[in-house]
Amino acid sequence: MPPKIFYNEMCAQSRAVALLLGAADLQADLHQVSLYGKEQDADLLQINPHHTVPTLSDGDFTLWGSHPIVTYLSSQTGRDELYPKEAKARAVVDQFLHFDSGVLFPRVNNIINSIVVENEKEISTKHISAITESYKFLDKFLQDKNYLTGPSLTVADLCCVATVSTATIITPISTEKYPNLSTWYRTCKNLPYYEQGNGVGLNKLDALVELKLGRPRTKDFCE
Ligand SMILES: N[C@@H](CCC(=O)N[C@@H](CS)C(=O)NCC(=O)O)C(=O)O
Repeated sequence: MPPKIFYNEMCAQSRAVALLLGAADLQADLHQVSLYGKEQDADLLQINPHHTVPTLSDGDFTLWGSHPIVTYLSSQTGRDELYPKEAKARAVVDQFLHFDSGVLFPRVNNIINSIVVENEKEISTKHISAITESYKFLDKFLQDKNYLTGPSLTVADLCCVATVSTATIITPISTEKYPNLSTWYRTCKNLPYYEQGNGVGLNKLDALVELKLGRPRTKDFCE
């Protein structure tokens, strides 16, 4: 039986797992959980008191957090190219997973929550600068590389592109300022499983943000 994944397609971290399912050609039973102030899912609460998506449930095994879930699924299915076994290569992938978890995601999630949950109508310059600073970092990381960790795609790219694409709802990526990041983003968007894994949920979040702000966003290319 395929594992059950508690999931919400508007959540970047859930979309990272959906991208991994596409990349590794895996099946899962995706169970939609309401987010953003709606009632909590009793089944999810029972296995994850933190009530976060994504959470994986496979028989009596439970795992929450997108980063452990993508590395677990890659290792379990023997997809070493997505999550290498060799110590240095694996450490570099882990480095970017922690960058996503500790830097990118909190910056993006703060803004999305302020709009969607707290009904803020303006996005502060401070918040936008945090996003563009992240774009700067990523552009440097991607210098002379096709993917974040080298010449081939890993789970680091899948996790980071789910978050970066969410950031573009707030601030698009300027091709002139961040050419390496723009090229990488385009490459990721061309993956055959990208639209189903990330694009559809991203568009729904984009529409929700626009609705919450009560106006079409001026997608400024901020400094
Ligand atoms: N570090 C976690 C973050 C997960 C997370 O914060 N998910 C949010 C949605 S994007 C969530 O489940 N919020 C619902 C809640 O807290 O009840 C991961 O990578 O999975």
